[in-house]
Amino acid sequence: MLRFDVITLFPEMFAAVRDCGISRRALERGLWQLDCWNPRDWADNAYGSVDDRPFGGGPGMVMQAGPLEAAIGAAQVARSSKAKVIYLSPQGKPLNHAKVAELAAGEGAILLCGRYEGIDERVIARCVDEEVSLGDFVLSGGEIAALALIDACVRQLPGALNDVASAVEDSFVDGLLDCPHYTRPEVYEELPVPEVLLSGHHENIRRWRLKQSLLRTRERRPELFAKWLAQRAANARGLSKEETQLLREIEVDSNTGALRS
Ligand code: 9D3
Repeated sequence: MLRFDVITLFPEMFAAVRDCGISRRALERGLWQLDCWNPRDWADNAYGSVDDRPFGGGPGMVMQAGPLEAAIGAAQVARSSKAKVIYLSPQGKPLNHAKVAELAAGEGAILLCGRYEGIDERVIARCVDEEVSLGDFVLSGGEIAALALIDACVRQLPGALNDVASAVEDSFVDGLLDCPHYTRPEVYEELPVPEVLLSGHHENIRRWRLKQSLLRTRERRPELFAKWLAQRAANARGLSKEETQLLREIEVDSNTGALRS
């Protein structure tokens, strides 16, 4: 079963996935397991401090190896087989759907969350199998990154979503951004819902949505679009007739300024 053991100074933060939404329901259904381990419980001093000043000087504090390794050890003992240790860190590889799918299909991992300037490098050398980042921006610690990773994995579990179709149709799974969505009212602040969506013509609707996905991906995420194109070209059948047609339409639209206002 999917299981996450989180090493964190702020176990309260994990109420976010324990007590809310899809991850809560999946937990209630027994589809995954979550345990937190606080390095403070293994502090080697009366104050319960687990950080110290960096050798070599400089600002901030560094998490000490001892309490972190003791917490990781306790988590390993609590699990039936040796788990992978993932350190959430700005130096890690950016998280993506491939990594999420790989984790969700396995037994989970021990997630190591740093605070302050980071953790003693020797813990990384001795215990860490993989470093994962959320992207190039600064968080205050690894917890929010761990929460994102957990949420992303749990929603991939069979039975976690009410609508089975949703997980496979999710953005990035097929390599394109999602299309726009609308609900009632039909006109909101003078903005109408695109006519095709009210037509009941399912084939036209599907085609419109695919075109919107292609348009948005090309516009907002050119690198993702290039990847999608290359992947389609490498595919034995290549681009479908419909995809070719839609890409031609998009090309024409952009040259004639059809979508500019
Ligand atoms: C502002 C301090 N930084 C330069 C001196 C270093 C730094 C240390 C610790 C920057 C961030 C952090 C805490 N971040 C994480 O633990 C973290 C993170 C992130 O900041 N961004 C994206 N992904 C992640 S995963 C873990």
